[in-house]
Amino acid sequence: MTARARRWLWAGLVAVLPLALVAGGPSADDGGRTGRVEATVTEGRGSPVEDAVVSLTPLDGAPPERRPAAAVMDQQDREFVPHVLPVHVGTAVTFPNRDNIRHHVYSFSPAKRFELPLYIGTPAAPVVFDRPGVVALGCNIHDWMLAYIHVLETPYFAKTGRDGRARIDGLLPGRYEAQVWHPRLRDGSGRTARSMTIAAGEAGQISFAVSLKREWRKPRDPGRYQDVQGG
Ligand SMILES: [Cu+2]
Repeated sequence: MTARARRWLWAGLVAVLPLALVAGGPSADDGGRTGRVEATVTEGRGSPVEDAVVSLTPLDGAPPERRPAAAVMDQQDREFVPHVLPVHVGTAVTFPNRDNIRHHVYSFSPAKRFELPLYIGTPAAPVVFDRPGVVALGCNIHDWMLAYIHVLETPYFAKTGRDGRARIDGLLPGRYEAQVWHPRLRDGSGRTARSMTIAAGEAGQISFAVSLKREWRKPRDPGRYQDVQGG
């Protein structure tokens, strides 16, 4: 190995190391006082469901207070990212526009009616989602842009990845109602709520088999909108 190659290798290691330490670093060490839930969401013959929100609501008393959190709903390449964003009630969400054209974000959902008129960059004030419910987002300029902010009363929630799995940590022992939600959930889609008991230091398992409506979105047609965007 040449000296130059060694330098590169060393530089690469130095760059990677801090990430590895963070990834493998200590998780919240609570001495085994809390438990966790590993959830699986599937449809049909067991296909994993992505973007499902699994939440746990304590049945014995109110959920603990948590300080208001912040979250981000990006706009990239004329799409909202992520498609589904679960947040705790009271969360302030910023809507940065990472495209070099303007977007006009709005929602007519009862849980949060708002509008961010045509803008580029990040609007100065975030939008606070102060009522539980599902907020469907759209863009006045790009009809196909669609995303959901699921505002939850409980701080215990997670979203499934492509593998249909989600994990919720830091649960105090007790009884909970586990719920699943997905933007395309079909009415009367199996059991979407179930009670479960969490034990300290243990991983509870829960699985939901749901039925989803077919994916349908307005066709993406950038050409048609070029004149309207106006830079
Ligand atoms: Cu747009």
